[in-house]
Amino acid sequence: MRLLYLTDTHIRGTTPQNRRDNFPEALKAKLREVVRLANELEVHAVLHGGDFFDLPNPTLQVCAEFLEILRGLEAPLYVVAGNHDLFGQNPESLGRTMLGFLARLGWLRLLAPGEPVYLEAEGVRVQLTGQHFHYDLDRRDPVHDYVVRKRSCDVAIHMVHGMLVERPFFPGACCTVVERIAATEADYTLSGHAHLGFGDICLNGRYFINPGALARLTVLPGELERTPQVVLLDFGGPAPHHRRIPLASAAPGREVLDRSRLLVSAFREEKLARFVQVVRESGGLEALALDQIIAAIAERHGVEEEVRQEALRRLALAHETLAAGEGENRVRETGNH
Ligand SMILES: [Mn+2]
Repeated sequence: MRLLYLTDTHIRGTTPQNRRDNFPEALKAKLREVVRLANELEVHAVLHGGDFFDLPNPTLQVCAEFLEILRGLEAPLYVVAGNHDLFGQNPESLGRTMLGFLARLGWLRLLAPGEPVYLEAEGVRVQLTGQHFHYDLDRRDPVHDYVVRKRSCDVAIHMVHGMLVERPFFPGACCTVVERIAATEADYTLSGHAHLGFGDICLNGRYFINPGALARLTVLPGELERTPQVVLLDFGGPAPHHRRIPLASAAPGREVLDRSRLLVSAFREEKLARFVQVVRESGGLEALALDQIIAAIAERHGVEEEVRQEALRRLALAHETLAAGEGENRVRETGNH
């Protein structure tokens, strides 16, 4: 029983300003390699940690080009939705997004909170659960989103598109520190969202893994050195084990990222740079401007939960309406993760 994990592919048809190469072509090469690896390793499922697409409504052209590659996968694809897959970062919009559409067609399988999927092969039973991105993730008690129970299985895996970190970027940062979810019974907690990833963390024999994004969109110092990679989980031996596989098709960060964009921020105070990094990684400037304003107003004026939810719902609808009007050839630089 083997599984392959990857995250944050940010499929899009345009090249971000920070890239010096042709981003869609580079991403296609990486996805071809992922498909080849998955098939050669004969994995039983491929797991995707979210931000499958860079926008909730990619064009049909972009979709077709990338899905043509991914349909080469011989194993089923399980996905949790990332903030970029959703309108207004609202999971209630999932049914109207391209990711939701593909799930309806049975093209991929979306993992829903509280609905475990069981995979069985070679005498090993795996419990698979997932938590898509939502606005309160990493803000409310992380137990709701990260802690799962292991039931009648050999190995439990939980995927979350959340800002799981080893230690906070700074006090009060919107993130979830691994230690706070040590009560989980998942043998493997797989996260994405934080594009730089982190080294494997093992607590009480349980692993917390974020291999980093497959796509490199921003020029953070760590991004210049990082090699996009996938994780192979292998439950065939006497004990579960895993290894990271760096993608051979990924060019060095220094070749594909525009370093002049790093220099701009290098002159600023470290604190500001870190703040910008956190803002970007926690959902982007759009979120800061809109979602967080709603949250701030709701908190300050004691607005009822129902009203806050309605405001967030309308925000998602507005985002969807705006996105629909952007047309086929938009070039959008969201700058977030
Ligand atoms: Mn992302």
